[in-house]
Amino acid sequence: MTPRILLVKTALDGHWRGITAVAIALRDAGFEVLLGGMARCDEIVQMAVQEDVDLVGLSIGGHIAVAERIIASLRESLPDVAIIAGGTLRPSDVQHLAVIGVPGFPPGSSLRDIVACARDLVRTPNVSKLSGDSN
Ligand code: B12
Repeated sequence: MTPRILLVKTALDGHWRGITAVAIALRDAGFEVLLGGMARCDEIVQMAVQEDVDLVGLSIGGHIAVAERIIASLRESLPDVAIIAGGTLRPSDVQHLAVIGVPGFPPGSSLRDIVACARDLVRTPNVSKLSGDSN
């Protein structure tokens, strides 16, 4: 079955190239990619539920607290959905995401690594959540 990923931006920043590059790489790797654009927490949860996605990709524009709220809401409504993140993350943000079980890809990350991680998460969605591993 084709894995479905919802990609969204969680804050209004100007870095759109990254999410676009990730969308193309995942599409080329066989994912069905839904681009949700810039969205609020409730909108992201609603889209993920309605579209019945396997994975949600958050492009975080610096505001890690907003992303944390979104991650918590997604897990409450969709406990089986896997989450992956990227964008303008500081090293401390990447570490923090790893602690809460979300692999984080800051600027300069390899698209190959992102695709490999997305594939792993779709295969075993609960592994990162349970272990807190990054990638
Ligand atoms: C071009 C650029 C811009 C362009 C945006 C171009 C665009 N349309 O995307 C403009 C000029 C608008 C810009 C603005 C700013 N920028 Co800028 N920008 C860059 C630059 C030079 C290249 C970014 C780029 O396009 N990379 C190529 C794309 C393909 O990669 P990417 O965006 O980094 O995305 C990668 C990852 O983040 C990740 N990813 C992104 N989204 C997602 C989503 C998911 C689900 C996953 C898994 C992964 C993922 O995967 C991508 C591939 O590796 C970088 C420096 C650099 N060399 O990285 C700084 C950089 C990203 N910018 C930075 C900053 C600070 C800013 C500003 C805040 C500067 C300022 N003080 O005004 C503003 C933001 C203003 C605003 N309101 O948004 C910082 C971010 C610091 C950080 N914490 O990471 C960087 C790293 C520069 C630096 N070294 O300080 N920027």
